[in-house]
Order: sequence, then structure tokens, then C-alpha cells
Amino acid sequence: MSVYVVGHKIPDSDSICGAIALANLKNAIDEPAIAARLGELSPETAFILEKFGFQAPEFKTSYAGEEVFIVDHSELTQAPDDIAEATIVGIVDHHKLGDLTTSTPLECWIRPVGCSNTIIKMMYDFHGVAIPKDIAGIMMCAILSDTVIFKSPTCTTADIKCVEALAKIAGIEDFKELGMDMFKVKSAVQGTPVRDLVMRDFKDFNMNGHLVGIGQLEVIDLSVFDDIKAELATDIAALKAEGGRHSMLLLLTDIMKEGSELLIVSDDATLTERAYGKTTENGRVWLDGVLSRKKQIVPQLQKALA
Ligand SMILES: [Mn+2]
Repeated sequence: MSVYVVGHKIPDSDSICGAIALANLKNAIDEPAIAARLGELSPETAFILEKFGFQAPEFKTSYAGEEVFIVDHSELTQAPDDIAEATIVGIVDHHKLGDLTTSTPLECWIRPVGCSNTIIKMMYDFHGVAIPKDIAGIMMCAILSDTVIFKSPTCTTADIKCVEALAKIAGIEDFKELGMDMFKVKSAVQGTPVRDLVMRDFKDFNMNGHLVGIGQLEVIDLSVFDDIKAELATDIAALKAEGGRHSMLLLLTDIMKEGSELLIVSDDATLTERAYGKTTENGRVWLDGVLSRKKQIVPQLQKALA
């Protein structure tokens, strides 16, 4: 029986590349595994897979009766809907510990580093398995994406060393240039329906009983949103109502200016003041230096909603 290796809902590059890389490692150590995904590829992920010659992992949403290795999260809200009917055999993740539980022992690889693929590299090293050239390429790109080319406060020395080692294996001389090419793909938002943009990198969180949705768009220049910011704000209000959410946040992150404009609709009018020490104007506030949802947005929000 094969184990399915799968990342979170609305998969990002870490979830997709991590599923492929980890399934490859498992197969190399005679533990049959199949990479899977819970949603469509983002343009960035499609760019990465095409560059290194990979097909998208199998699209699969139901896992009842299957064995599953979870990648890049440990949250019920982000896992397959029927995960309770599956057997979780492992988790590799770099987020706060979520609320997934198991009834059997499992293999846990959880480290406070910038990317799940950094941990997957540690797993290859642990098992003494050489990383194939093309796999090294997608792993490297996932780390450059998650760490915003090392600018994110989540980036660690381990991530940088890992990218340097993977770049060597993949034969990529200027990995920062490739990273910028990825963020250029991410910045091409013109012509994309507003709902698709809001949902492109979106995660729901259960914060002390409050459902909070947080989307993020990372671009090279925030001016790409000038014409559509009002529509984005209207759409997050609609999404809040549709999902019965307590709050909806959309982070518009400028990776060059290194900060984010936060668009927010919430049942709690003083939320940003308590979480980030800043009041919103028309549901918008600039948060200087904020690049990371997991480190600079979620913990503060969770505390404010305690
Ligand atoms: Mn990740």
C-alpha cells in the first residue's frame, strides 16, 4: 500500500515541491509513496515545475482509508476534509503546532526553519539518499519562495545553507536571479479575477473558536494593486460572510520595500490595534517590516483573540 504525501489546501510551492521531493525519498528507501495535492497549482508553482520538468502531483481530495504523510501544516482546517478517516503516518512542517491528532504513532519532522523543504533535505541526509538534480531544483525554489529569497524573518542559517547545497546539485549558478524570476511571475496579477487573487495563497485558522481567513499576495511592487484594491476589499468582505468567518485578512506584501499593506474586515473593530498596535483606516493599514504570515501576523492575532 502506497502512502500519499500531501500538503495543505490551496497548495503553495512548498506543499507541492515538498510532496514530490518527499515521495521521491520514500520511494528511494522502499516505502512506496505517491505525491498528491488538494488544489490547483499557483502560477509560481507551475513555473517551477515546468522549469525542472515535473508534472503536477495527483489531484486527490479524499483520503479515507489511506495512509497519509502530511506536508507543510498540522492544522485541521488546512488538511483533507476526511483526514479523520485516514491514518497519518508522518508530518513534516515548519509552522506552529496545529490541531491534527492521530490514533497511532507517527514520524514527526517539525523544525522552526523557513521552509518544509529545508527539513526534507535533512530527511534525505538522515537516510543517506542522494537528491536527484531536478528534485534539488524544485526544493531550492520552494525555499526561495517561502523565505522571500532570505528576506523573511522566518529564514534561518539552515535554509541558506540548504539553498546553497541544492543550487550546487541542481547546477544553478545564480539562485537569487531565479528567485526574482519567480517573484516576477507572482507579481503578474493583471487580468486575474479578484477572487482568484484573494484565494491564491489563502489559509483558514481556528483561533480560539474564531474562524479567521488570511490571504497573502507577495509582489515586487504594490502599485500592481492600485486599480483593484477596492475590489479586493469588497471581495474579502464577501468571503467573510460566505464562510461565516470572524475576520478576513489580505496581506499585500511588497518584497522590495519589505512591508505589507493589510486589508481587513472583522467583527472586532479594534483587532489590528490590539494585535499590531495600529488602527486601520477604511479597513487598511501599512505594517512596516511585515513579510511573514506565520511569524508576524498569526501569533499576534491569536493572542489578541484569546
Ligand atoms: Mn512552507
